[in-house]
Amino acid sequence: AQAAPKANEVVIGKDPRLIVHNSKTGVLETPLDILREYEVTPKQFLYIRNNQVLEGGKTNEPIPLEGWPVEIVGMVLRPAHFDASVLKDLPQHEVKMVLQCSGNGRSFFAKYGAKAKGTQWGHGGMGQTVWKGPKLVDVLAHFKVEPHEAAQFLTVNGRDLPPKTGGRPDFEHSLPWSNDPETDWIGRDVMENAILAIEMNGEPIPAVHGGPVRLIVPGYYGTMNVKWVGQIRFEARESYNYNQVFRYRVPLYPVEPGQYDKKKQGFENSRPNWHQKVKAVVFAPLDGEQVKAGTVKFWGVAWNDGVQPIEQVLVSKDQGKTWVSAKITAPDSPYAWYKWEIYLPMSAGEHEVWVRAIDRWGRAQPLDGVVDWNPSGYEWNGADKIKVKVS
Ligand code: MSS
Repeated sequence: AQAAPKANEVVIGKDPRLIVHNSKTGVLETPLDILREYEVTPKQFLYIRNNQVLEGGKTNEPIPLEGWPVEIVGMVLRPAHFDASVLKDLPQHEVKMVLQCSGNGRSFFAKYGAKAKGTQWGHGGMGQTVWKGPKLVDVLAHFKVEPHEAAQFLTVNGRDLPPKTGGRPDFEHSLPWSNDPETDWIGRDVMENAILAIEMNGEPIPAVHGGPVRLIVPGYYGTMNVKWVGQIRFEARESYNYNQVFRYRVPLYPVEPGQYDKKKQGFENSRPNWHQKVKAVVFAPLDGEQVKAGTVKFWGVAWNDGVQPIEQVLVSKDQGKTWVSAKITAPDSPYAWYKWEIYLPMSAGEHEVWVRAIDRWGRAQPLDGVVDWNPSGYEWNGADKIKVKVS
């Protein structure tokens, strides 16, 4: 049998220590002991999730802006067709944010007794990233596009190739679009914050991460950040695209693990993986790690959709009977991860330590890791529970 390919053989420029989940399209996970070393995840370590592949795109090398066509069409007064090189001449906007796959943490559904199908991500389907490019609203204004007020969704199509088998349509996603300043904060945040990024971490975007043009919507799950943008459509409805309806959604109401028919999923009984749920992850000690008795430093990161600040990261040594507050340090961007740390006295023996974050709206991580089970295992955000061996 052939040895499984290493990450650097799957995608040019990636570190061989990344975990390979799929070598055909390129699905790579960042181990936590690498992720925790950097405030911004360097491109050789950043996770990858490709549903399908852009031809020649499995590399960290960039693709030139010149010669990359983009169109803005649909319910607009003046459709625009332009070369991506104009994007660098518009006012630039930079945002630091957590990029996280909505499937990140899917393996924990299995760990807590209710497996969900799909790539069995640990915690490393995420990274901290910095994106730069013009705001979408500025691009619209530049070309005098003017979306109709009845256009409530923005559908963005990537130029990657659909898989040859199965007849599935190309990759695209719909995002909410609203300019109602009073009520509709979902949709308004897309209008206010979406950028057509042309840089990642201070360089032209690596091909594998969606260069030369990527839609970036801070606070939204990774999948909504469509790579290789070729078309942007304004429409009154969400797209019927396979990736918008049958994938990347969760049921609106709690479902019994294993008791939900995904084929009956539609717009009325489910919602897309838009806003990231509140989440804290322990970076040290790592699950199963051995530490010395005495005062032990626990630390990690926490984040949410950036709509409200993280207010507390709580830590428990006794299965949630009592909790203590960790010290949290807010980042300079609401969409970046917060750092938290706490020193706990630890006696010899095996201990389980639980961590959960809570934001200003009281949105908190569930203690039961399967309570939000859904057939595709999206949006896992259970309290992080790690085992430490103290000697
Ligand atoms: N885009 C496109 N075009 N295609 C594909 O496939 N994927 C998704 C996003 N975008 C895709 C896109 C996903 S799904 C994710 S996560 C992301 O991306 C990732 O990113 P990176 O850069 O890391 O690779 Mo899950 O939710």
